[in-house]
Amino acid sequence: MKKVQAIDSHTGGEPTRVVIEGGPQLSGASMAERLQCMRSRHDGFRSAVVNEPRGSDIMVGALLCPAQDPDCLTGVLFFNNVGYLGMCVHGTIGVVATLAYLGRIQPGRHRLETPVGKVTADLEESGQVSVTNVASYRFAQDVKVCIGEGKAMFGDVAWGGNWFFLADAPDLDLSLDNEPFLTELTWTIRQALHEAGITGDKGQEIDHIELFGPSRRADSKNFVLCPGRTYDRSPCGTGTSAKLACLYADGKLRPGQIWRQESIVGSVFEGSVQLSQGLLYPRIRGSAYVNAETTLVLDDKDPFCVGIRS
Ligand code: PYC
Repeated sequence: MKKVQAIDSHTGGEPTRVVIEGGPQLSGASMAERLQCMRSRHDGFRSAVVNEPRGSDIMVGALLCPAQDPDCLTGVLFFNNVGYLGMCVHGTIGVVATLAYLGRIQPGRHRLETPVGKVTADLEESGQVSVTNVASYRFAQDVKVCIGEGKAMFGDVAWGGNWFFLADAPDLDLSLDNEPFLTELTWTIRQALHEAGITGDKGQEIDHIELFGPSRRADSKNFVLCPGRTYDRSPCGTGTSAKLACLYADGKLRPGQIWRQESIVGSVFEGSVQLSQGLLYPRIRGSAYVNAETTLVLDDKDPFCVGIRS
């Protein structure tokens, strides 16, 4: 019988379960090496924490690890129902809100290590958190993807800490009532990208799909399909980072200019970009709320101890 202490929160509706005690000891110095260790030796732990019956398909997990760089507060690995994320902005906001809730950090600037690089989180007195993400960029513009029966979608491929395909869809109903259709459409796009061999710049799978439409309360509203066929309840911080990189590349966003991105459930992230040494760094502002303190019990005798679908 193993016990794992976790704190749950949500950021704009998207959950994060932060493991604060009882996680595996990972070998490796860098977060990329530790991710490798987690993936190859402790994947059951990932599934046990986030998957049914203990979790749900939409749960994102965060495992805290000692930071390699003494300037960093912590290292963090993010994972979901099917695998691992490079970076997760809503999850980083959740981690910071969780550490503040536990009294382990105070308002101010904090640095975190992820497998894809270091990020900075500024915690305000109000509880709002601004994450300066890893450098982001558009890799390909106006890419055509055939989705069957003479139908095609056009979109950009961009990196925001994960790989995204971003398509404007001004005529689609981006509402929760239309979620089954949007999930089916974006899943079809993802599979079509895979079949067509359209990838990130080093052949990485594009595992997040974003559709954009008009918003009444922000600059844009999105629907974001995550790798495990679930949709992001938040505006998706890495997805908003990818969007900001595309807007900047199109000359539609100046450094420092605020872009407000609304999610499918109506939550909003504020984004902007800053340039440093020729690279573009998105900054995403949002807030998270702690909603549970949990002791997970992992019982070897439980046939679904590591999840129904691991
Ligand atoms: O906020 O970056 C994000 C994110 C990625 C997947 C779910 N949320």
